[in-house]
Amino acid sequence: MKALVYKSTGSWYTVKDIATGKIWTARMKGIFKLDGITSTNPIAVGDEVILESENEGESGAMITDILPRKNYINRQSPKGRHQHHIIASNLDQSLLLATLKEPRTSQGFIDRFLVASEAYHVPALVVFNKSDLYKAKEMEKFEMMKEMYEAVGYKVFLISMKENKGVEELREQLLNKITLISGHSGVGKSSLLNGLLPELNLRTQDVSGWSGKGLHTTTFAEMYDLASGGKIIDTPGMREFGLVDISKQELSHYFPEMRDVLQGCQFNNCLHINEPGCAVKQAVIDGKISEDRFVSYYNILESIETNNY
Ligand SMILES: Nc1nc2c(ncn2[C@@H]2O[C@H](COP(=O)(O)OP(=O)(O)O)[C@@H](O)[C@H]2O)c(=O)[nH]1
Ligand SMILES: [Mg+2]
Ligand SMILES: [Zn+2]
Repeated sequence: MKALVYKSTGSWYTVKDIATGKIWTARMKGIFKLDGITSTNPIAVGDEVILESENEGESGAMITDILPRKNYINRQSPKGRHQHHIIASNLDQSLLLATLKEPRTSQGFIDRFLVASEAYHVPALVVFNKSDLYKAKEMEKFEMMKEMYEAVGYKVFLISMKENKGVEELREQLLNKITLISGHSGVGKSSLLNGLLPELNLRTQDVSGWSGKGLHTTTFAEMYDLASGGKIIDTPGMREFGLVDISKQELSHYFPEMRDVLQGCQFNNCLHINEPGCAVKQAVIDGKISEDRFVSYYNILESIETNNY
């Protein structure tokens, strides 16, 4: 039978029979090598797998095969540069939850997320939470960011989980899609998940005091069904998905506004820093590419250099 992986602990998988909706606890049979990559966890949340049950009526089963993935996101394994840890697969979109106050998400952080989403071929959206705390200054900042990101093709939302504002509009965007949710600590990820999945009842965190240790121990990605149709993938242990294996040369291709003009650069290996005849730099000068986005590009480029990818 064909089944969908909802949770992976590395040795056990929670999977759902696509036809009947029955939940199984499954183990993997043998070793899979996929797409020529060595992965420390060959099966990920979001995978479609072939399941064989040993005995009718029992809930334990074997995963005997995995179907081709539409896409996947991974991070480098602590075991080494050439080992990857696949976090989730078959995503329709990725959602970054951000805030402009308590705490403030930096633009650099948002842009790294967007670059990673581009590299993984996953459409991204940015959701700003805690709008109830925004004064004129933050609203102005939000409007600027919304304009900047929408101009390059990303959807931007403004919500308040506290006041339940903007959430309906966001729900529509999640309808019948598989959405990976990420965001750094304190932005209201648990609050959002609780709002979208009332039966879940995740513990939310006091911004001021509590250290966050012990209560919410899960660090594995997990997928949940939305009552209205669609699925959410939560990645509790992950602050940011890494920019695994992006070369300096590729980076500008993951900025849609640069991708659109870089054909015009005089040199085809142009990194858009000091090269003559650079169409990207010219577009920044002409105001067609945002300076702030260019700064993010430059910072990410530098981080690739120091990490020596
Ligand atoms: N003012 C305000 N506080 C919020 C909002 N959403 C969440 N919070 C608070 O922000 C803190 C962190 O929320 P939590 O959901 O635990 O964030 P997480 O660390 O991203 O999971 C908690 O005290 C929440 O009550 C919001 O829309 N407005
Ligand atoms: Mg949380
Ligand atoms: Zn250039």
